Amino acid sequence: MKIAIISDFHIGYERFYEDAYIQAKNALDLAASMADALIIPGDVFDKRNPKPEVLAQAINIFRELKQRHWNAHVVSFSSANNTKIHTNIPIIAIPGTHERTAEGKENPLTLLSLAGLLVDNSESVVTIKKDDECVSIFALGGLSEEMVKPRLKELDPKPVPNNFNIFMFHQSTYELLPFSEHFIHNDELPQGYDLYVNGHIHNKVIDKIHNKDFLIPGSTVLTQLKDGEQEEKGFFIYDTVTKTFDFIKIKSRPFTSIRIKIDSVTPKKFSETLEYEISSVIEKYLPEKPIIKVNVSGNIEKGFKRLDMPIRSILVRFEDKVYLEIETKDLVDAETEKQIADIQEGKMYGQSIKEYGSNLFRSKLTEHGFDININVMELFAILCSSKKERALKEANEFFDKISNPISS
Ligand SMILES: [Mn+2]
Repeated sequence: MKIAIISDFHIGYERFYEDAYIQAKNALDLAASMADALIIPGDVFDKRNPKPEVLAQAINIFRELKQRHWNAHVVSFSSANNTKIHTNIPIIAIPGTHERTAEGKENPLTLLSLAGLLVDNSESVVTIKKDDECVSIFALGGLSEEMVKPRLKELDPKPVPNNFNIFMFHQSTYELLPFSEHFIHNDELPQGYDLYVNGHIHNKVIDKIHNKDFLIPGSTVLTQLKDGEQEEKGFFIYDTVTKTFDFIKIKSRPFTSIRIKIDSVTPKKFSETLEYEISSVIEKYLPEKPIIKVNVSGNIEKGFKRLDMPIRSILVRFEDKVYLEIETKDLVDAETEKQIADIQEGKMYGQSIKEYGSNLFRSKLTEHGFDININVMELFAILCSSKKERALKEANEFFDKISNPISS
């Protein structure tokens, strides 16, 4: 049997809303045309409570997949928590961490299963049959990391004799992300399966667990903008007879992460260097609109601060040509660091923290061309209002009163 392993569509992801939908749809259509069954290890949706229009996108995609002709069918289903399935179409999925709800509460992936558009494989064994061959999948839906080991111990899953067995989950593993002892180690996963499949990680991973293939296809849409996401997106087609697999690339928006080191940075130098580098990347991808992440390092020229760098104007200048993210945390800002150190050491040149703060606020206002005779503390109090709209409205009234004192 040919099994497509395809994951992390994040349908409804707000930043790249259209990409999430179109790339999921195209990838699933292509996978369905190449495989006998689809298995989806989580994060079909970006949120546990997607808006109706996002649910509609997913329903449209899966309804069309259901209408295709499938040679393989689900022939048995047994669940630890007595859930039922409402289709025998071989589209097998689990909710990921993004869809996770409190135990016993419905999540959006369960809704697709209730509607008979796919099979929710959480904590259950699904068997798919094509001709004489049977493939069984045990799956664990996305859980908080510390729950994985106790839950597996409780469920104690076992492969089905004589079938090709797949273990599917949606978690961090310690070998891939060695940050927390809560993350499950590869060798703590149940033994005896022929193939291990995971979601959650957004770049492609090919590895071994208990000496068997361990595959993570990565996401079909960019979300984290990590360096590892620069490689092409896609899915796996695994052949259960030859026990070999291919990675099938899909069309996805190009993403490049660039690092720029600049010494003695001034706002002008910052702007010129970034505009040159960004333009040359854009050129490479024309007519597409790529995603570029720029990481700027180096040190800032004396007399300037990180906040002086014209990031906003660069973003505005390129907004039609590129999705841009500019990171300046590696830019050494001696001036601001000195100010922070002074405050931490209580060196505020004889001023109280209130005076120091109001002088800083006044100098910023002056820099932006505001009248220096305004009551800075009154304006500060207005801006501290918890509601942004209300704060802006009252700040506008404050300025109207100053420019037009008679009418008040
Ligand atoms: Mn994900």
